[in-house]
Amino acid sequence: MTYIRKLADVADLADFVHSRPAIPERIVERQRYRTVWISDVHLGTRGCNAHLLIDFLDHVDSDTMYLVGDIIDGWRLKKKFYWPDAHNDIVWRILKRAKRGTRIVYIPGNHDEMFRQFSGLHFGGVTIKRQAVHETADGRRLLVLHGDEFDAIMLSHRWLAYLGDAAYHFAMWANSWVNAYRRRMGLPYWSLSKHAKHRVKKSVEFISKFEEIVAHEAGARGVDGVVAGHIHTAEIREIAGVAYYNDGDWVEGCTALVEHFDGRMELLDWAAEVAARESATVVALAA
Ligand SMILES: [Mn+2]
Repeated sequence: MTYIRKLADVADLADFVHSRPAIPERIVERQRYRTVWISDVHLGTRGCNAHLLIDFLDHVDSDTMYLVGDIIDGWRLKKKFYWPDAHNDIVWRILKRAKRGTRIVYIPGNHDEMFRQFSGLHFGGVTIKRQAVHETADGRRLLVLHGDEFDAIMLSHRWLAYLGDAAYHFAMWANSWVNAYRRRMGLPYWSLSKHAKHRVKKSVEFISKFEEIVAHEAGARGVDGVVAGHIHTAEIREIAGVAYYNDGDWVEGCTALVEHFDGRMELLDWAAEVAARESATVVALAA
């Protein structure tokens, strides 16, 4: 796969940061954090909100940045090559900040597992690791991993979610027949909301099960907390005495997890940040 060669070749990477991005960097004062975590960017797919991520990278900086997996979607790229300039610009910006002094730790996920073979190596200022332990400013130890390590345990629950989905589609199909019959019999319409709710409940169960399993594993490993990605659901919550953090994704949510210089953790919703900035601009122009 040529794109991997292109990205992984050290000499090419050194040249790459000297080239210019298609979308020029915005010269604005960047909000600085001690640490930034992003994951599930899915570069190489149409689902990736590349322009929002470019905006994020141009407005935020940090001492350390963790890329918590599924940054590049190798599965999808293998099927269909899709690599617009904006996706190249994200790789350029990440490598550029490594060159400017940000410590970058890349923890490949299941969609970019081809980079796992490079664990322990450094490419263009980026350290590739299977997992990491991050120490916060207030002295807490956080395990950082993508989260697909728990897919095998989650499998039974995934089947539950799938069955919930199948049951929903069956209910939709059955509903039209049932209601045709009920109309003929002069009976009122039979609501499907119960079944729809059931389906939502299953996905909520799936997410909370993942969070519990990940937190439990972190607790067993003696750390204070865990940062994961993988399920595209940003979260900060405490589970059985373990701090559970999920940095979300850049396909559905467009979120990042950040650590302030005092160790305080926060989720940034970048679509909301951009909307707030734009409405502030409109107000300023109107004034
Ligand atoms: Mn994943």
